[in-house]
Amino acid sequence: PQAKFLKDYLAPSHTVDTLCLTFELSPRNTIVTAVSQFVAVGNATQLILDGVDLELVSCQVNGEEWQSLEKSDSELILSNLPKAFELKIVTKISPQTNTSLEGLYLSDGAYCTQCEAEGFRKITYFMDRPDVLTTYTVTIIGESKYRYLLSNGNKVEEGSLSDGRHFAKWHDPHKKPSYLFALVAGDFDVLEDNYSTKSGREVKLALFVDKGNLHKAPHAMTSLKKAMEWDESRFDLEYDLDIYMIVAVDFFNMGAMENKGLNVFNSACVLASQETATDRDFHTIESIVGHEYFHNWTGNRVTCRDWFQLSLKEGLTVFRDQEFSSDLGSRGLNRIDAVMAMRTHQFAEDAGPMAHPIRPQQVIEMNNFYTVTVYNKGAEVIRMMHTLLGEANFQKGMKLYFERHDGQAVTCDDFVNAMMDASGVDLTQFKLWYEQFGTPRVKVATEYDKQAQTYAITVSQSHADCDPVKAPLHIPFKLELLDEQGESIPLLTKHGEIQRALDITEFEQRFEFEQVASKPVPVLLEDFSAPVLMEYSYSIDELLHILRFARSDYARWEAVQQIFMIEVKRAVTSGDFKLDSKVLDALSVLVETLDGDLALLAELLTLPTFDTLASQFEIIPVDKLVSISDAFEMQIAQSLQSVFEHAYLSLQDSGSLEAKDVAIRAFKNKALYYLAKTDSDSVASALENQFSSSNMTTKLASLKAAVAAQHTKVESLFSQFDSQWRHDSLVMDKWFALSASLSNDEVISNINTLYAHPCFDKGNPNRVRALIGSFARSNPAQFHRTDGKGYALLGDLLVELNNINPQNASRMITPFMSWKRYDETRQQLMRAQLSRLANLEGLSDDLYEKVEKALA
Ligand code: BAL
Ligand code: ZN
Repeated sequence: PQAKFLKDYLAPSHTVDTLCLTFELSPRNTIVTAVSQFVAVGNATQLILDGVDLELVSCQVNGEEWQSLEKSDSELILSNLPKAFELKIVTKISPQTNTSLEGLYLSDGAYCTQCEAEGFRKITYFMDRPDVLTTYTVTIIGESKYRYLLSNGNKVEEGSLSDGRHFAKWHDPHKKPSYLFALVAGDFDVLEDNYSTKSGREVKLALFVDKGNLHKAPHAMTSLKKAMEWDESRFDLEYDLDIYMIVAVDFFNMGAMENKGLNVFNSACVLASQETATDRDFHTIESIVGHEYFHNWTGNRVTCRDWFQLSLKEGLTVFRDQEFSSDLGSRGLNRIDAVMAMRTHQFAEDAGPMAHPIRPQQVIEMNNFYTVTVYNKGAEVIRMMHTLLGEANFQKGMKLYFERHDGQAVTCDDFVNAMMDASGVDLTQFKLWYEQFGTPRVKVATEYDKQAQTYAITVSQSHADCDPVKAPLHIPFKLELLDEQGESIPLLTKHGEIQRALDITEFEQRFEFEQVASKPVPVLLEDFSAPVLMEYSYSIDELLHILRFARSDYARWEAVQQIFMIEVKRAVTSGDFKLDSKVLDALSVLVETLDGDLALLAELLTLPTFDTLASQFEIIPVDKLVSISDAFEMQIAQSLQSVFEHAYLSLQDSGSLEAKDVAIRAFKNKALYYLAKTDSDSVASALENQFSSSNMTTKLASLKAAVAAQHTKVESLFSQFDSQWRHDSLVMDKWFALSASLSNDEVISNINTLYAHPCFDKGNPNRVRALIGSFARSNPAQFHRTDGKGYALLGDLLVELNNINPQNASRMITPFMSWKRYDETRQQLMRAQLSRLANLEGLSDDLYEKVEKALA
C-alpha cells in the first residue's frame, strides 16, 4: 500500500455540475446508474475516477460507449475526453456480501450507506474526494417491503411501478461532496416532530427506528430540538432544509454520520429508555445527536479540502458539542470527561507509533485517522483559540469563516486565518499546533518573596517526545492563586491584571505577580487550558487545599487525580501500598458532608483509569498498578464504610432524568461500588435490591459493583440479566462488557464461549467492542497475562476481523500499539501477535498501516 502526502495535494482535474443517481435495489445485484456533467479545468483530457469492489456494466461519454478506458482494482481512467461532457456509468454492487459496512450494505435487512471517508467509491466510479462538490438527484427503486426510500435533501417524487416495486426521487439543493451522500431503504417505525427556526422556517423532523423501538426514540428527538435551538442562540446558525431525518441502524462502524439532511446513526447512539439505557447513555446520545446536527454548518456547509484537514470539521464540531453539553448541563463534569478522554486515550496515541499531528501529513488508510488526536486534541486546539480570543471574538471569527467559505472545501489554515482576521489576535505562532505531534511538557517553578510580596512563576516548555519543533508553541496557561483562607488572589502584574490566561510563547517565560500577601497555592493549568503534560511538584497538602477551595470544579477533581497519581508513584517505588491517611480523611469529610454536587463527588471518589496511570511510566508496571489500584480502593472502602453506608441509605432519587436525580444515582452507585468490596452482610441484599430495579443505571451499577468486588452474588446476577435481556442486543452489550471485565482466570474461556451466545455476532462492531474492547481496555490483569492468552484472544479476533470488517479490526488493534511500553516478556508476546498479522495473507490496508508502524 502507498501512502498519500498532504504536500502532494492537487486540485481536481474536473468540476461536476450535477450528479443523477438511480439505484435499483437488490441484495446481491444492485444496479447503480450515475449520470453526471463534467467540465475539465484547464486542458485536462484524462479523468481518473475512484472505484472499489464494483462491476462495471457500461460507461458512456455523451451517449457513446467509451473505449479509451483503463480499469484497475481502485480506479477507472478515461482518456481522450472532450472539455465538457456527460458521463453515464452503470455499475453492479452486492450490498448483502458487503461486511465492511462502507458503501451500500445491509443492516438487519435494511439498506444503508456509509460514505465517509472513501465509501462512495464502493457505490459507483466517481471523484471520491471532499473537494468535488455537486448537486445530487437520487432515484431509489425497491420492493414495497422497503417502505421508506430515503436520500438527502427533499423528496420531489414518489410512486409505484408496474412490477410491484416503488420508487422515490430526492433532490438536495446544496452542493456536497460524495462523502455526505446517503441512502436508506427499509421498514421502520417513525417518530415525527416539527421545529420552527428563529427566522421562521418550518422543519419536519423524522426519526426512523427498528419496528418496536418507538418508545426509545423520544430522547434523541428532544436532543435534536435542543441542539437546533442551541446552535441558533450560541452560534446564530439555523437549519437550511425543510426536513431533517435520522435513521438508527444496528450495524455501523462509527457512532453516527452527518450526511446532509439524512443522518445515519448507530442505534446505540439513538435508542434509550430508562429501562434499557443508563444516565450516561442518555448524556452520550444528546451529545452525539448534537454533534451530527452541528456538522450541518461545520462540515457540510463548509467542508474539508482534503482528508488531511479532517480536524477542520471534527475538532471544531467536537468543541461545539462539548460546549452544547456544558451549556445544558454541568461545565465541570463535561470538562472532566473531555480531559479523561485526552489523558486515557490521546496521550497514549501521541506517545505511540501512530502519533500524528491533528493535521496528519501522510496517510495510507484514511479510516485510521478518525482518531482521538484529530477529534479530541483537535477540539482542545479550538478551545485554546477560544481561550486566547474570548467568546465575543471567537464568534466574530466564526461569522467571518462562514462569510468567506460557505459552500467551499477549505483548509485548517483558512479557519485560523478567519479567527485571526476577525479578532486581530496574531495566531501565526499558534498554527504550529497543527504541525506537531506528541504531547508537550510544561514545567513550572514558583518563588515567593515575602518581603516584596511577589510571587513568580516560571513556565518552560519542552518537546523531547514530540516531532522536533523549531519554535516554541503558543500556549494559553490559565491559573488561579489561592491564599491561606482559600480566597482567590487577583493576578496583578506590572502590565496590568491577567484576565483570561498567561500567554506562553517562549521556551521559558517568567511572570511576576504583585501584592501577594502570603505564599499562595497555585492552581496551575486550570481547566486543562492546553493539552500538555504539566510538571510541578505539588505537596499533598497543597492539593488538598485546591480540593477545598478552587473555584473550578475541574481543578478540584484534578487535585484529587494528582493526589492519587503521587500516591501510586510512591507505592510503585516503595512497595508500600498504604494511602496517606490525610487523603482518606479528606475524602471521608466530603462524603460525610455530601459537599456540593453529588455527581462531581462520585468523580472525586474515582481513581485514575489504568491507562491514565500507565501514561506516567516509561515501562508500565502492569501488576503493580493493578495491585495498587485494588489496594487503594479497598482502603477507601474500609475507611469510609460507615459514611458510605449512611449516605447510601439517606439518599433517595425520584427516578427522573433531572440532573439532581442523575447526581444522586451517580453518587449512590459509587458508594455501592465501594461497599461491595467490604462484603458486609447488608451488601448482598443491597446488591440484590438494586439489581431488581427497573432503572438500568441503578441495575447495572449493582452488577458492576458485584463484578469489581468479585462478590459471591455475581454469577446469579449475570444469569438473571441474561434471561431478562436476551431479546435486546444493545442491552446485552452492557452484559458482554461486564462479563469481559471479570478479573478471574476463567474469563478468557468464558469469552470464547460467549462468541456462541445468540446475541453475539462478530460482524457487528457494537458486539465486538463490547466484549473484546472491554476485555482489552478494562481488564488489564487478564489481558496482560504473562502466558499470552489475553493477547492471543485479541490476535485471533483480529485475524478474523481482517476479512470481515477491516475498519473495525483496525480500531480493535489499539492495545497492541503501545507494546514497547511493557516489560520484556509482554513485549515479546505482543510482538508475536503483531508479526503474525504482518504475515497474514490479504492483510487490509487498515491493519497494514498500523502493524507496519508498530513493528518499525
Ligand atoms: N464524520 C464522521 C462521524 C462524525 O464525526 O460525526
Ligand atoms: Zn464529527
